[in-house]
Amino acid sequence: MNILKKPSWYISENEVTDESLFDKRRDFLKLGAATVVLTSSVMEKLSAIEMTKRDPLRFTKTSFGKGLEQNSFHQASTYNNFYEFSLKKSEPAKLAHTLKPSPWDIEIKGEIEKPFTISMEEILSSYPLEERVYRFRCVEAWAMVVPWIGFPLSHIIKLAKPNSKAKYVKFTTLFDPKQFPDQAKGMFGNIPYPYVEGLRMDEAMNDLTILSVGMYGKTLAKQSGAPLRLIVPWKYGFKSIKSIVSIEFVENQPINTWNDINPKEYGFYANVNPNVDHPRWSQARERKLGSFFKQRTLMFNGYEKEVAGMYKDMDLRKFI
Ligand SMILES: Nc1nc2c(c(=O)[nH]1)N[C@H]1C(S)=C(S)[C@@H](COP(=O)(O)O)O[C@H]1N2
Ligand SMILES: [Mo]
Repeated sequence: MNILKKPSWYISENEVTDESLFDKRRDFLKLGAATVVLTSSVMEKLSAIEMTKRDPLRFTKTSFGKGLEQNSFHQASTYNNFYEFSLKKSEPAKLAHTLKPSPWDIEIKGEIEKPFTISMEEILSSYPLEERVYRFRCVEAWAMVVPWIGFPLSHIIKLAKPNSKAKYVKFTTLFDPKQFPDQAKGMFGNIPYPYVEGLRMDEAMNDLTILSVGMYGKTLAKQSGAPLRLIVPWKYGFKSIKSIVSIEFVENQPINTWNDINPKEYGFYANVNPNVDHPRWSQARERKLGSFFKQRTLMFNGYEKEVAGMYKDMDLRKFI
């Protein structure tokens, strides 16, 4: 038997793009996979690459983020926070193959004219997609710059026709222990599920707030929250909820998951703010993925002009 321990194309992950490795795998399979035994680390790598097969999307480019240096797809899809899979940032990329982003329906409900369900197909055929390059800042002080593809959340809000009681929008991630291994652990899971997030209505209507269906020219990687996630670029990353199945219009401020877990450390607003430290670390600086040196954190993550007005009467030390 032909035992292949370390194929010549097996090089360290930061030296190649996923696509090129994937093509190599196809060539390799043509050699006759049945005669070959792969080491487990290679298998792991291959399954991770399988998962990042994504469909191309049609979209228009925009001037958002012009001049920013983008992180690579590889960086954005192998360093993830997605607790439904794992606490470890390298794990979602290896585990997310269990998520089935199609078919996928989203419930639109609560204080609106008439509740309804909308499928991903309907969403993709209803709204023109745009690419927006945004800064993304996790509360843990790492950051990245990603070309998201999506459309303003305000489109869905207009479609939903909220009534006068609708003051907040509540988002919920899929609950399905078959697709999310950590949900199968019940009370021994990493966090309580399903993951919930919320925005005030003016924040939800802000033009910067998008529902994202893609990244780097194609549909979202599963580990990035396929098939639909929120992106709120002036807020810490935990607000950008992944794999959304419900959008509910509510009267009272929703209790978002991280606020529920630890209200002293994580608030509802979670606006990026270099002047208000996390109780356990400074927020003044951040490390961009792939950079050795830290950089200054910008007020509202650099989107002050677009969003500061919404908070002008609020004490941002109190409303964390
Ligand atoms: N459902 C769900 N959404 C989530 C999370 C999660 O664990 N589960 N993590 C959040 C956090 S803390 C961050 S920083 C971002 C990470 O997004 P990324 O993996 O695409 O970088 O997703 C957010 N959305
Ligand atoms: Mo985060």
